[in-house]
Amino acid sequence: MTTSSETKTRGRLILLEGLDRAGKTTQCRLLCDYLISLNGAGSCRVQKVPDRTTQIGQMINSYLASNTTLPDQSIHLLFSANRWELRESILSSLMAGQTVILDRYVPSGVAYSLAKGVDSMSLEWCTAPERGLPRPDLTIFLDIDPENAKLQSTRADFGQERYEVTEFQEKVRECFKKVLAKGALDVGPVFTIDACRTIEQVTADVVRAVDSVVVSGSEVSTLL
Ligand code: FDM
Ligand code: MG
Repeated sequence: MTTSSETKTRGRLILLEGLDRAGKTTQCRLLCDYLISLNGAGSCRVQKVPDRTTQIGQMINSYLASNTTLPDQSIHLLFSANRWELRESILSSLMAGQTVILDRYVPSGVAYSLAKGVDSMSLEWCTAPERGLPRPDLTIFLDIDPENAKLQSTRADFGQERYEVTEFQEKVRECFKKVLAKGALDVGPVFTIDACRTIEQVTADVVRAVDSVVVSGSEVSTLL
């Protein structure tokens, strides 16, 4: 064990993705608790994306709450800009040896926009502004059937935000599968986990996926 900054291994960048009500926030917290129990306090943190606390995040929040309208292209770029705002703090955490768990990231950005079916917003167009952002070491897709989620979720507030409509969620699910398929967007090895099970079962699979990926090298790669 060494504490010298030159030889310290960098933290891992772990992405949890999925539809609304897939259990991302719960699983991010449980995974973070698990990694802290292994590696100590401060060894891991969760970053929610979008980060609604910045000025751009507040514009996004207002759009999601349907308090403002924006062209589909504009909101797409604001979500991307919000990730670019996070880049430096993510990189400095990783370099300091802290693992960062992302609660949504680029795949959400691309899948939710693609699901709108706007002609000018192709997969290529949607991914272009994301190039150069830190690339996750692995991506976990918590897969749910939106119809099923209705029965399972305890979220009484579902349906209040713009995209929280079952038919739209079905489209987003298909788009997630396109975005996470081999050859589309390199977000590291992708693990699809059936999230329509108990919290404990899902956590066990999440932990297994994380433990199976070894991060080598001190450099964080970027999305191409
Ligand atoms: N969302 C999230 C997008 O449309 N694009 C993005 O780039 C991101 C990160 O915003 F409906 C959507 C997904 C969801 C909403 O996410 C806010 P949370 O996790 O529900 O706060
Ligand atoms: Mg939501």
